[in-house]
Amino acid sequence: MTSRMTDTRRHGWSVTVLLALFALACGGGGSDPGPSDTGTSQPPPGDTPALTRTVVLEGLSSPWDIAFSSDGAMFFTERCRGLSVRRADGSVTRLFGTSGSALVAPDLVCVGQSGVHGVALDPAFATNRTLYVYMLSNLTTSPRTNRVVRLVVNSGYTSAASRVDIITDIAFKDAGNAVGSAGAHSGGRIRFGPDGFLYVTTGDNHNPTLPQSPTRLGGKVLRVTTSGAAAPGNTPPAGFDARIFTYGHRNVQGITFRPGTGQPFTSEHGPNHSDEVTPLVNGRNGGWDPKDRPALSCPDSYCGYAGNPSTMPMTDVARFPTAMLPSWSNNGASQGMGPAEFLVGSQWRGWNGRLAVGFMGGSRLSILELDAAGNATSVVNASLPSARYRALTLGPDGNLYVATDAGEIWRVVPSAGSS
Ligand SMILES: [Ca+2]
Repeated sequence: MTSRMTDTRRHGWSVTVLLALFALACGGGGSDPGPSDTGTSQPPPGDTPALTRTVVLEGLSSPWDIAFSSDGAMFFTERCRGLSVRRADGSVTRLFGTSGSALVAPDLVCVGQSGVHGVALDPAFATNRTLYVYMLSNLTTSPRTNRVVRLVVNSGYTSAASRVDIITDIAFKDAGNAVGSAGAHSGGRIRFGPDGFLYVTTGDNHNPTLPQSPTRLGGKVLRVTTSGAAAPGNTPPAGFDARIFTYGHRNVQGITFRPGTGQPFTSEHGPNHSDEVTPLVNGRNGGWDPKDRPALSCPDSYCGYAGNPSTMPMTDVARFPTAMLPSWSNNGASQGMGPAEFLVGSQWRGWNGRLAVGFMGGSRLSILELDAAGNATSVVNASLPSARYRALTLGPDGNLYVATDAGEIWRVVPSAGSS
């Protein structure tokens, strides 16, 4: 392993930290034991990219998601503030959210884990300047709801306007209960798929019946048009809300689309066990059902923390024999799996096509190699600092951008490692 570190200043406010480190190949064992985490293969020497990390922004307030336009403008959300943009010249404008934003959202509320979450740009953003934000609102509804709002940004990236709330009825945990505080498990990642439709991840709100509810939008992955209508081709079971793409989820924190196939893969928090990566199949059940488990003690009827991988599985194939199986799970202990992003491009060398997954409690970025079916065959941990990895987005420059709960956004640049 070789390493060097250099500090410089950019734009007068950002600190550049250069870490030219070989990624450590930590193997599939280590801290994540489990039957689907058993690979130990390692790219050949020189095929693993060296990673250079630059702090692009710092001092942010709980940054939650990142999205880029093709000209290099970087949009980012802060959970209790709203949406901002960093233009290619490094200047930053607060576009939408609390007081001080170009467009104020007086209904924006920030409760526990909830507030402003995902951001996604319209596939035609270059011409229609439209983007989408997932946020908690107290507007006109009781109880409050998570919703997806559509905005139009001006050509200079200085203002936002034309707000339309395209989904208004995503379940929110409005009050605390015996298993946790208000605002828990809101999901909130939003991404356009290669099919041009918007995928929206939601959470179970510590509500025992939400994940398997056919009509309520908690514990789901939704697939909708840019107007929020059910996307054509969704195939949930009869009687389900037509916006539902998959159901039976706990708290989906990441969604990304596999290069080549376009299949969506999710990353999902486990309870005290079993974070999961799952290749999604249209209309199918993720197998999370934290209700009606008489053998367990379930405070406020929520069994989600009561059991173990056998008695309260993240994917209950006994109840749901056709449930989607995870392609990777750290069965031994949940480590707060957060975002997921496929790495794409030859600049990623041996990691091209692999799945990057961030952990919050686990404080690391893991790189999963997948076989043709999507099952993980090896896992290595990137040589990057310990942090709560909240967001991962591949930029138009081919580099990986990371938001951490400590308030930073990093640029991670791959390059050839020394041999
Ligand atoms: Ca599952």
